[in-house]
Amino acid sequence: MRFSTSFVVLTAITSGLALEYHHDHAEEMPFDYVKFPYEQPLYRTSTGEVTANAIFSGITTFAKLPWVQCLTRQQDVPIDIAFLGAPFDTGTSYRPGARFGPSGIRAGSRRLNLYGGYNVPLEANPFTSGHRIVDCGDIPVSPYDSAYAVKQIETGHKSILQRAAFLPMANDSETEEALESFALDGKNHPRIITLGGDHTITLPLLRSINSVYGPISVIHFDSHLDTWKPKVFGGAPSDTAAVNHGTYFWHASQEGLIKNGSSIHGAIRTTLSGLEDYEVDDEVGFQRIEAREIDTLGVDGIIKKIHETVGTRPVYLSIDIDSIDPAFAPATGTPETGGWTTRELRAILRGLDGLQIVSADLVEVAPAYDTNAELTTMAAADVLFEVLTVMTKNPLGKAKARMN
Ligand SMILES: [Mn+2]
Repeated sequence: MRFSTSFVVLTAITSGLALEYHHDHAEEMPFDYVKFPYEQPLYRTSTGEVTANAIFSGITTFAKLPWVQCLTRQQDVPIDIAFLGAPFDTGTSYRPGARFGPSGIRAGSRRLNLYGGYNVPLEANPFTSGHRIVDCGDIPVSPYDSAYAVKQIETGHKSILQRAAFLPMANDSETEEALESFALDGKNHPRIITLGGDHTITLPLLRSINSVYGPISVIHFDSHLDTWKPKVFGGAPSDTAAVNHGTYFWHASQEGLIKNGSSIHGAIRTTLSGLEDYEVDDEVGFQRIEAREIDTLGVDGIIKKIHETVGTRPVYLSIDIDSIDPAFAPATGTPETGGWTTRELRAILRGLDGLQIVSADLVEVAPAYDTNAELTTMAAADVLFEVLTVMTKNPLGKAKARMN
């Protein structure tokens, strides 16, 4: 009896506090913990001594970046690069669990900028590049209605993407003139790195991208094509079932979201319903690099083929963690053996240096199937470190046409 009374009192007090906090302080709450450009005071004591303490303590955001509530109270904080979770897994065909991908990837990213985050092979530090890079938390996603969830993901992504970026357009290194934006409205927009989530999320993400850039070229690393017709993949017993992690690119193509001919898959090694799957894939608009081609083309040959396909066009990057072999990244929805090593995928991603990546996603991390050593979530975080570095090294925009 005493217990339940105390419980009621305690509940009343905490709700009262929450209410008071909300009413009195929500609007004026200072956000000066969000420091730009990014600083790393956590890892050094006042005497300058380096400490690892902060990487295993405290609240976990991607790479311990500042958390900005981009979708709610801090919509007016301008940003350049946002990490954004989409905890959705009701479009998966085999192992569920990618709804825990965003939190798993964040946990795997804790050591990313210990001692500074300098990327040696790319000769750049994304964290001190002057870009405002933040973790926006997760889009609220319904686990009960996947069609509704797909709309939530599109709305959440759009609400950030359609804002103006913090930095103005960068200058052309030759002429010193401001670069011209690829965006339909001519403005500089933030870039978003979405943490999935099963691969279905790429459909609402491409709808959002289309609203700012129009049809886009796509680089897609995956063991699977994901361009299957709904009748082939899932059987399409309903409109909701027809949109899943094997069909989203087919839908994207039907909606005109993908730039045909300048898009490319890498790491493909799935079995097919038959060779006609490749005919459909051609129609959707993709070139293909099979996983096994790493033995003939090598890493450099694969990078070359991607550059030749995409050129100087703006491009969206979608990475399924199952492009990596399950020996290195076992925690995924539909694993396929015979994939690339983590080292090979990271090298190929660094080879995207020079490309105009407008946004990216990393999907299909299902941490429940990981090892105790967190192989998959670490691989996912390290893969995104390469993507982030390439983005910060290559400001978006094209040089204005020169008169002579
Ligand atoms: Mn896949």
